[in-house]
Amino acid sequence: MREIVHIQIGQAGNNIGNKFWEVVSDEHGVDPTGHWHGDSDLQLERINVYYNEAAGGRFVPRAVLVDLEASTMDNVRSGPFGRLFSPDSFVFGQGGAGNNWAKGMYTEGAELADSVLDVVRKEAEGCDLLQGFQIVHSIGGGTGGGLGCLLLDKIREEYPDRIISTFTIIPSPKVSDTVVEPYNATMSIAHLVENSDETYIIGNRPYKASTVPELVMQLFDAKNLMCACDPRRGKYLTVATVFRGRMSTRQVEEQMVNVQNKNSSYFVEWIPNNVKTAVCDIPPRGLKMCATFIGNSTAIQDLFKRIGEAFSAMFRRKAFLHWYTGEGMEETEFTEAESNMNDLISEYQQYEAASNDDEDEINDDDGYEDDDER
Ligand SMILES: Nc1nc2c(ncn2[C@@H]2O[C@H](COP(=O)(O)OP(=O)(O)OP(=O)(O)O)[C@@H](O)[C@H]2O)c(=O)[nH]1
Ligand SMILES: [Mg+2]
Repeated sequence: MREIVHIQIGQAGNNIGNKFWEVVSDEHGVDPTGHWHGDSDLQLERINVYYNEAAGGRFVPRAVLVDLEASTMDNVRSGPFGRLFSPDSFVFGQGGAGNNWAKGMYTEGAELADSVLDVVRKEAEGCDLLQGFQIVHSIGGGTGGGLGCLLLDKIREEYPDRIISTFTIIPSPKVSDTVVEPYNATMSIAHLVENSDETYIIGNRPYKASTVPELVMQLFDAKNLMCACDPRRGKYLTVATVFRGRMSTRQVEEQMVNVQNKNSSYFVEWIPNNVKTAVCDIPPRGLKMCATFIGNSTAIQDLFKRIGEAFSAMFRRKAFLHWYTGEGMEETEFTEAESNMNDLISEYQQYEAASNDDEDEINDDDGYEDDDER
């Protein structure tokens, strides 16, 4: 089996992680006590990717739940699926990082990190063929951001050849909890760029529709994306879509080709076949069909620019810096994080521009402007 070890950390990480386990358990027919009451053997076929099988046939999430404060853990335990987790899966402190990334990375978090890694290691050792790790966290706070990145770094060091994905909540321009979120996020992004294989900033989102063309339309609609950036301001490097429900695979493929042909200027030319489509014939509960869209768009640089500018505006004045240096952080780490963010932005700019430079090399002989026969 290709097992995944799941780690949820901080308040946002635990809230979103819990929702994940509710949905995944429901899909696999696992009830809140870990017993299987499914209706299809298919549900058991790959259940080991996310669950360990314990004595008595109970399925237990291969999860590690982490926070520097205890209250989130209490919320999980008292929630509907609280009893699903093994008591050993909870690792928490009694203080908190109080929105301070340095506390998560260097002081409070660093003290808890070894206990977290013990549980992670135990889970990894119990796997038959470990696929990798997934980390769910926000990067606006101190715990998900600071300790989340510390764990990312340490897991990368210990498992250099396993895949690490992160599901990363980025501070939103509209709802910002605290002024220092741009500091915490910028510092975190430097570590994500270095050590994560796949970072999903755009969350998945189910779409309701009754026909395949409707679904495809909704997928590419900017207002349905889960992060504040407009894909029309950039180009897609790669896209993956997953359709679920009973539908014609041929129709899905035709519709996807159709959208790409009509919008070819929004896809970089230099990565051919950069849209992957998968169809799974079982829809999520309660829906007839749905689709999930994951895109790597150069438009994401707008989001990085926004956070980077907020960072620089504060850092120029050395605002709130003493909160961080007080935990032992050096000012040079701020300078480096700032320059890493600028590099990330330029990298996306280069990818976007590369297609323009290469334009004369493209032989445009496939009637791209023609309307599909459909
Ligand atoms: N989507 C979502 N975002 C959340 C949730 N809870 C907090 N956030 C966001 O996450 C950021 C703050 O991070 P938290 O997760 O609260 O912080 P933490 O990781 O617990 O770290 P500290 O509390 O600072 O130790 C802010 O941008 C919040 O808006 C949640 O349940 N869902
Ligand atoms: Mg918190």
